[in-house]
Amino acid sequence: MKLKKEELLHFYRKMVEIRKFETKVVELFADGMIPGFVHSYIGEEAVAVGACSNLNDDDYITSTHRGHGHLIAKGGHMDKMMAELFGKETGYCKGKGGSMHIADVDLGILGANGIVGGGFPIAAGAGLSAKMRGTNQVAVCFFGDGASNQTTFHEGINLASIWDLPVVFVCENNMYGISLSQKEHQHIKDISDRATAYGIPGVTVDGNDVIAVYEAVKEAVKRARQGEGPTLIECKTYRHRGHFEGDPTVYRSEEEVEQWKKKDPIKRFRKKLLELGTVTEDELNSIDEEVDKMVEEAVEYAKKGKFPEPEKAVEDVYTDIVEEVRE
Ligand SMILES: Cc1ncc(C[n+]2csc(CCOP(=O)(O)OP(=O)(O)O)c2C)c(N)n1
Ligand SMILES: [Mg+2]
Repeated sequence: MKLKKEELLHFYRKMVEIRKFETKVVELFADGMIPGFVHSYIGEEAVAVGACSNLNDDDYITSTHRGHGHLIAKGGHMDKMMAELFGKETGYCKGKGGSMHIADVDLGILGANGIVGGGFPIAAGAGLSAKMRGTNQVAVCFFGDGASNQTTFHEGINLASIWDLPVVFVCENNMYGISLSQKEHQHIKDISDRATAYGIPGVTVDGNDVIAVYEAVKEAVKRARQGEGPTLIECKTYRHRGHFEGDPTVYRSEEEVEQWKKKDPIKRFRKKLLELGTVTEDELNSIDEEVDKMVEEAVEYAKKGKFPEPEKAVEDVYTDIVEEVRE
């Protein structure tokens, strides 16, 4: 597939946005500026970017507890994300949700999710809604290898399959569910094999190769938009950091981490772009600098915001729509 220079630069920029945002978050968390839990997406950037680069603003995604990369790739605003991580009222959830509850319905981001496997039925529901309304929208459901053992995996994919719903299930197989390696939690090597059980296509791709992810998801999105139903795509990847910030990661070796760092999706893609001669080093460096500035601005925005008033703690628990229905 011949990709245009703008598309290649978009892939690079978005991956760098995620990496630099996450790197800053790790630093701020260590400095005590961010309360709660942080699950870093560093190392997995090619999955979110390759997948979301096929989507329009009105297409849907469901995310996970490791969701910052998905949000940025789908166009989420870094400043409101950072403010939410700081717990400020200028954040996406007015500072009351934190990392695992960020959503932006206007951008089709149906939410990060602290419930492992929580996204499957939501994505199937979004797909059903698009089908019933007769739109051209698709839903992409991101989930991990660990989540592929949840009952919701079966329920969501089975419904999407039997009703030919426009959903793409994108598995981020980073080889671990917390401290449990894939070998210890399931008896298969390729999670895409499970597609057979639902009568849908299943493919495995190199999840550290943004173009491979992009192409696989492109095909799946095309099928979905044509009414041909869902696809299961497994992206083999790796998280560079622990399961959460502060995880001592005693369950994996330094050598393993180093091996995967050699396959860093951003370094690899940068090298490839330069070898192809499509872009110059200066162009890439200026993207890096622009993103540095963007992240700094997001931190400034977060710092400037106020913490929510304690009296507002129980506001926004129910939506206005629920209140209206009650009346
Ligand atoms: C329903 C549910 N069970 C257990 C947990 C605790 N938990 C949080 S993350 C996680 C592992 C998820 O692994 P995976 O799906 O591979 O995602 P990864 O963290 O590797 O991105 C578990 C068991 C949870 N949050 N929700
Ligand atoms: Mg995992």
